[in-house]
Amino acid sequence: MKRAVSFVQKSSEWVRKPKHIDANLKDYFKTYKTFRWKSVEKEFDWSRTKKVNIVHEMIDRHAASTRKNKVALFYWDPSPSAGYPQGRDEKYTFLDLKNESSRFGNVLKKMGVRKGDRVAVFLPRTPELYISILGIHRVGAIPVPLFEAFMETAIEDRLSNSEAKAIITASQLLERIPFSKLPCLKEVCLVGGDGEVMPSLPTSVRLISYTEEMQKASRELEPVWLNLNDGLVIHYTSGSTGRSKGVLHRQYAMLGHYQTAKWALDLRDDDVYWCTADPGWVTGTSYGIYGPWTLGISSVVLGGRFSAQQWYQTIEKYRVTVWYSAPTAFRMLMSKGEALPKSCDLKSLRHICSVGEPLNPEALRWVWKVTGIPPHETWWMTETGMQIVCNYRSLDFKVGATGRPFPGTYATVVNDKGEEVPPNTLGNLVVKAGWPSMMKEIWGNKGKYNEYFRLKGWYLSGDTCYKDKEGFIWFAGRADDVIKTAGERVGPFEVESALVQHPAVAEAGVIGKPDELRGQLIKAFISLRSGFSPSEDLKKEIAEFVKKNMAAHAAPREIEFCERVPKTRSGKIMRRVLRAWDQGLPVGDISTMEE
Ligand code: 6R9
Repeated sequence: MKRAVSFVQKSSEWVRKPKHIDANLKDYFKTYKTFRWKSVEKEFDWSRTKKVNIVHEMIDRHAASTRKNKVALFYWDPSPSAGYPQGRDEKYTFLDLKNESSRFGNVLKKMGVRKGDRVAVFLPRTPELYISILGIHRVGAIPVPLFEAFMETAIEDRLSNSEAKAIITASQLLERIPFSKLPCLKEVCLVGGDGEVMPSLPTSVRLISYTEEMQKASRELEPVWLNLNDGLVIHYTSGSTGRSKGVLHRQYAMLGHYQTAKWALDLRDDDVYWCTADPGWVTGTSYGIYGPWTLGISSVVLGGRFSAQQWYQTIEKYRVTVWYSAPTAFRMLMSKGEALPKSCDLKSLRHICSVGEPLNPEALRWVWKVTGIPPHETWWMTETGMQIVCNYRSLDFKVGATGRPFPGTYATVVNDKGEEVPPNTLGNLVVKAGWPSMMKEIWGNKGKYNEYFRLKGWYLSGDTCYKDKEGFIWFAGRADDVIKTAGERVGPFEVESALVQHPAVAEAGVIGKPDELRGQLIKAFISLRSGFSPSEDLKKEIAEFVKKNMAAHAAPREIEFCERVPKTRSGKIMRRVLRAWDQGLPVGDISTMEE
């Protein structure tokens, strides 16, 4: 364990729950002792039919039941977009999604997509994004969702690693796909307004129009039947070293999505649920798609950019009952003041959960005050696939505490040898290996996968934490250099690699700097090549360069020029020294630093 930064003040303030609160998980402690994952299998048709495909469990079985005409997806984007001058306001029932995803499955088949193929989905948050993912599942292929903000280098890394053969995208994103560097990528399906002129692409690539093909396609298509161990989804995520890693999940993960959506999100049949995350990140699939739909719940998706007013209006418009969002979003809402939430009717809300970064007590209290509901922490990661440490609706919790392990999982604190440590001792947050949604592989990188399990029997999260005497886990920070900025995970190496592509940059070292709004912001220390001199304009130009090549959220918000970036004799950037420089603190032991 290298370091621990404490983001959350310890507090002894409690959130107390009424004795007989209605909750799906009624008695956490009793359930924790007796629960077995096996008991969840009967909730899925495959336990009887032996035919596995998540699209059947999410969509088809509801479309064949009394939920047939129930709205599965409410979609709203009030801002005008290409082909939608009035914005979009749409509804899709479970039957609609069965038909649309079958059509799209037929389109994919025509594109030559087969079981196990990786298909990238690079789209803004629109119904087509959801239909594409469902269609990809239907043909037994593996979706690789790519966040809309990614630029060329980020796209190239992810597509070349996954060897995706097809991509579903939109015309405004097309120029960011470097086809000449992606020999496996042969098929493009373009989602766009009607009558759009098709751009010209290399001759080796086949381009088809989503709208045209969907019109022609049949709405009949049985899912391709899979095994529980077959691939479900690949999410790319960052570590502290190297390029982003492709976290592969398996179909069996649906057990975890289903049960956590039931007990931690507390979803019920009559709920209107809103997960604010984009499916480019794991929260947007596990809890924007798999969890709610395996339960047959109505889900809301708001398209477009963040707008505080639209967020409150969304809750009011759809009478949202369960809301899943992130601390940065809560803090952004908080910064806009209380008048807005007061002007909307938020009384439909009955449960709120939070994920992605520690929820600071101030933001928790504010959400509680304006909605009447205290937000509940859920801790988990791309690699865990599902929520692991949570605060529960039926259970009192301490403000600032991350929570307790989900039934059927065992999360605890160990030292660097893998031994559990006494209460209130800082250590590594680990999970006993073997829960249903545990990642199956790091795509094409067994070594990286094994690193997570180097403490025998444990999944090593990379987070540090402690457990108090009452059994609450308190998140303390990352043990490595991974950055969480506005809830999004960014690897310093990726940003450094993008920075050194700029002609003025000789060396770059990147850290996460504590930030009130974003949790952390990306700060780069840069030494310049000879012939370049430091200036504010150059800082802006360099930040813009990263935005254009990688992604806006990965661009440094702060740049500091330095003579040399501190490195060890073996050439590793000493981010510990950069953090000390940033905070004006002593740098500690620098005996391994290069001369
Ligand atoms: C789902 C998701 C994982 C990292 C994780 C931790 C941080 C997530 C948190 C939290 C404190 C919480 N994190 N939830 N930290 N409290 N409730 O965010 O996945 O993008 O892979 O990030 O996010 O540091 O290790 P991912």
